[in-house]
Amino acid sequence: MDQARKPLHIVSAAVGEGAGDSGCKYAASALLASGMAQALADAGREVHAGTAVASDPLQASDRMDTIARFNHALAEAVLPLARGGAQLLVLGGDHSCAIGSWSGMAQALRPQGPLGLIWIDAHLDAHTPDSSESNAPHGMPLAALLGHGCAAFTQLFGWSGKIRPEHLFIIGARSYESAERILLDSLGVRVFFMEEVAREGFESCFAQAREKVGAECAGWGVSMDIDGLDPLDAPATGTPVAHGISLAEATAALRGCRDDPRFMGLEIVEYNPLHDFGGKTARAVRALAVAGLGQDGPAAGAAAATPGA
Ligand SMILES: [Mn+2]
Repeated sequence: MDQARKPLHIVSAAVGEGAGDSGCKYAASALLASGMAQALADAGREVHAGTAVASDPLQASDRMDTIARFNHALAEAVLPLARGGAQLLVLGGDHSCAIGSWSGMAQALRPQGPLGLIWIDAHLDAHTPDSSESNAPHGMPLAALLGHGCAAFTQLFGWSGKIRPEHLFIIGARSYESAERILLDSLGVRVFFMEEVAREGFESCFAQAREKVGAECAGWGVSMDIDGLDPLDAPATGTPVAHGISLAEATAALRGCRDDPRFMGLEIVEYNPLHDFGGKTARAVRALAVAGLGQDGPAAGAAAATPGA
């Protein structure tokens, strides 16, 4: 099947309460307003951008409940799209939205087999409510997807362990707390820390991860925290960390994901439009989306490389 003919659904995940700076709640609307859907249509995709889920603190008892309710709604929105065979672009949102995105995809894939996940991030996002000093939910989604933490995050659709440790690959980590590393080490999760990425190249690390998930999983996806990128290329994010992955390397590695029949989608999170003066980071996010989900060839390459395009 020609993967480019699969419908591409953009899912707006408007949540910011999981982060210290909640401006990323407005990321999806800012990205759509600045031409995300058109860029993907220009890159040859049939784009549907009508699915939107927003957090609502007024309906919740506290911050954790806000995030839990939001992620249940997001997972329910993702499930039928993934089940229907569409590819997805989830636009966060703070990274806590990964709980809903990947729980929905794991549930859709469950009859066929396990879900693989490549997680690109400056952080490990593997706190539980017990280990986190900040108590910020955007530091918890990986622990939750692995089945650790509060039941409201781990038990979506009535089961936990949406991602098995051997099917998770973290790339670009360079800022984390020991409790997170201890949890991930105890589970045997493969982490490509930034020293290794700098030494071996991001494309090589990504290719290794992709080969594993491609061989062992019924489907797979990419969760891209833009703080995994170098802040020089993507400055508008809540918790930037110096010396990250270059945008050029990231787009080169993502190119062609779309053509893998097991590729379920791309999630891009932690973009904060309130800090994006001049729109540089919006262009970076668009380049990532077009690289991973747009058509191969000169058109996509040109769109990714042209500033202001
Ligand atoms: Mn993250």
